[in-house]
Amino acid sequence: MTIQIKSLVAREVLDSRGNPTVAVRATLSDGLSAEAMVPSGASTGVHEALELRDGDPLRYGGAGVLKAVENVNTRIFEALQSIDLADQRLVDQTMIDLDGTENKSVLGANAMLGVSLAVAQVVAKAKHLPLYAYIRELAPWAGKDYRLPYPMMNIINGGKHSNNGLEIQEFMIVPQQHDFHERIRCGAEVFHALKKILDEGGHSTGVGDEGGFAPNLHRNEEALHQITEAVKAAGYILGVDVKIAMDPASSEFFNDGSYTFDGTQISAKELTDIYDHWIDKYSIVSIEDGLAEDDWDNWKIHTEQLGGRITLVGDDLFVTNQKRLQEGIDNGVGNAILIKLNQIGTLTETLDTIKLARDNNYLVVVSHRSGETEDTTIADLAVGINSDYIKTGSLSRSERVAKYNRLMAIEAECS
Ligand code: 2PG
Ligand code: MG
Repeated sequence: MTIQIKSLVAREVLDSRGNPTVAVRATLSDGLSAEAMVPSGASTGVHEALELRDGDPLRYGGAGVLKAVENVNTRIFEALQSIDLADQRLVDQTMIDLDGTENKSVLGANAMLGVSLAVAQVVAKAKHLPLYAYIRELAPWAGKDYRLPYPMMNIINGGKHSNNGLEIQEFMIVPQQHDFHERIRCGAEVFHALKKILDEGGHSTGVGDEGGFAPNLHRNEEALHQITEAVKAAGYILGVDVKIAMDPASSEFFNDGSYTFDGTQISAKELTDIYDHWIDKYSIVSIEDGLAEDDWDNWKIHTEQLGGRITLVGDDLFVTNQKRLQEGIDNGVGNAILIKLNQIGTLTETLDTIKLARDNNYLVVVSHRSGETEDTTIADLAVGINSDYIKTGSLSRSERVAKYNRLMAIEAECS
């Protein structure tokens, strides 16, 4: 049975920061339809696929996405008309060929991803499958059983996601309970304990872009200290019930060969030594982008020093891109990859990158962007490919919590 498109309609909608982004609705001839929305980053890696923005200063300060919308409604729709949508690889390859560039700068990765995901969703409906089960059909190498990921919950925001001056972008807790809904409960209880502690310490309890608190702390380590206290206050044991992960997103504080950390310039080696010292002190299980996106030689040393003890995740480093991941594998750099659909621009390429990671024993962390929407596709992606972790923000703000709620629904369905 072939599945044909009847209409493909893109619109400009808003993301969680109030910036425009692309929504795409795919409709089949029998009337079934599905809509996907595309997220958007702030600490974007320089090697990411291009997010097409209009640059018209009279609309949304230049951030409009009408060109991407137009590309979906005309060129992409025309190209997909004679194609069997059940062949997701063909759908995505058709767009890749139509675009013809390495970084998707003609059609825009935002246009292409909206279509790729809307098509996957509507085909899942046509096959009467939940999205995660359809993704598993596309990724049979993930095995037979469904496994819920460990959440990395970003409860203190710094870096580009707040204006508090902390260089490290994300301080995350990783609850260790067996059941997914218990991991959520633990995370929420620690989040509320942290709010109380910050409040009592005279700090702001306003939240940053990903729903974590954004207090004005003097040093990065203070955030780890506050989280340690919150874990205790919530009745949990750090290192047993809860572990800690960080995303320094260090490309943002790397300049001319050195890193500006706690206000001073330090080398990659000095920064790695700081992380090293924190691993046991704060039960850190994972560090993402501990070094900058093109600091390959130092990344190798960083991996040799820390990689045997913790997960070292490449985000800006690998940008969900097979070629960059392969370079990491060949050079012994990192041992895990962050997966963001919009860094590469299609579902098929994302799955190919995940498979490459799996084949080389790299762990997989499916991730949101700092600019999100109510779209919960990444929850289904995480279960569809049995990812080790999901990173989807704090325990507040509906665009973050929507993913946790979807994962709890999937957990209930699968058990
Ligand atoms: C990151 C992400 C998501 P952004 O660096 O991992 O947390 O941030 O979407 O701003 O790149
Ligand atoms: Mg990151």
